[in-house]
Amino acid sequence: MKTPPMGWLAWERFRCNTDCNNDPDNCISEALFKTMADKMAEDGWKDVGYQYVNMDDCWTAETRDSQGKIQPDPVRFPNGIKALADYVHSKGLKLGIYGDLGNLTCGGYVGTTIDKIVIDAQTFAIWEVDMLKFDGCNSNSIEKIIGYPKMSFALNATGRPIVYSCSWPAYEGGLPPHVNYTLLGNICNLWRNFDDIEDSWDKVLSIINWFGDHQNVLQPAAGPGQWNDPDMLVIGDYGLSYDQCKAQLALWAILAAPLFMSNDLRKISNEAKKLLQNKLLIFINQDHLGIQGTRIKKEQDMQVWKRSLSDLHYAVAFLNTANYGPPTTFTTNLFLLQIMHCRLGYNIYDVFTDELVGHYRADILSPCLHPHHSSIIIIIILAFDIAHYRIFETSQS
Ligand code: A2G
Repeated sequence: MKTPPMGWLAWERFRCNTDCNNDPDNCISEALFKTMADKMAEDGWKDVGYQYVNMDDCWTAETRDSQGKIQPDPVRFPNGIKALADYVHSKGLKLGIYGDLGNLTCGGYVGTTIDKIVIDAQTFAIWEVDMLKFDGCNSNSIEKIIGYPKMSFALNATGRPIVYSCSWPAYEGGLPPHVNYTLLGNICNLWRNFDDIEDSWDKVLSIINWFGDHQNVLQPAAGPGQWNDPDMLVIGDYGLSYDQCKAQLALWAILAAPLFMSNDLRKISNEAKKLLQNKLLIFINQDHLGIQGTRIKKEQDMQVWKRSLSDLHYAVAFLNTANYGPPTTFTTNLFLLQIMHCRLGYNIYDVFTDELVGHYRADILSPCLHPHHSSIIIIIILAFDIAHYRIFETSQS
């Protein structure tokens, strides 16, 4: 997990729909994950980096088998998880599974109590899954202190590389002293810090604000191999306007967040697809230094976020959080953005239009923002070696 994982995750869009009789196309079943894998491979998603096809809650049978092994619902997963993993792998993709530390998952399905951790890790490895989201419903804080590291060791002991996504901090308020980010960085590859996302701008904005308000704690916790996870992308669903979709993506790129879409890849609009497949945004999100960006200014409804990237690139996002009102122009300059000056000047790209805005020496920037709107630019300092800029161009082509 040297860069944040990218993929698709069932939960926000498909929830715990198990009604395959009446809703066969949308119920949690092997058919749904196979279809999404097909779409990921066929529609350009894999090509731009989306790799994981991840199951979430509501996949298990009602009980474990006679040997105590977790098993999938036999009607909805008639061929079992190993066959599903084989299928996903045949498309050049990876399969993620979901477990929960506790006797029941959040949705009431079979969970993993502490005594079942080793057997479940082994089962997931035998099935050849590639990622585990380990949720935390129905266990107390003490059980979590024992269970989350234990699952980490158990996964490692299988010898199979399995990405480990921990929901632990989200159940402990996301902040020290209840959350130990040093420990999380040692045992998990990513972790959910805060509330579950919903398909609404209010929820997306509350997550953005929480990450900004607590960045002093969160920012140092992230880096290659260990990522804060503000939860799924809801772009392509029902709740966000086009501008709000841009805002979510911009912030997730600046935050070095895992990019897990939860949408219906069969029905997604071209507009949403184009946004999610924006190579510049993905380039920013996947920058190999893995430095999480921060909010460097918050003034009434205007926020400015900045992420330092490799090769003297910076990504800057301007966010207007006003609920209404006219488009607003925000004037700033590179000095206020704490970007060091360079005699040769700066190239500025607009990430959403994928255009070179221009080469700047004079430092005034004035993005114009609609309410609920984010504009993201990438600033490239032309240092003494112009080759950096060419590398960047090649990665776009
Ligand atoms: O269970 C929890 O609420 C999860 N939250 C959510 O993402 C989803 O998996 C749901 C399924 O029942 C966290 O993991 C923090």
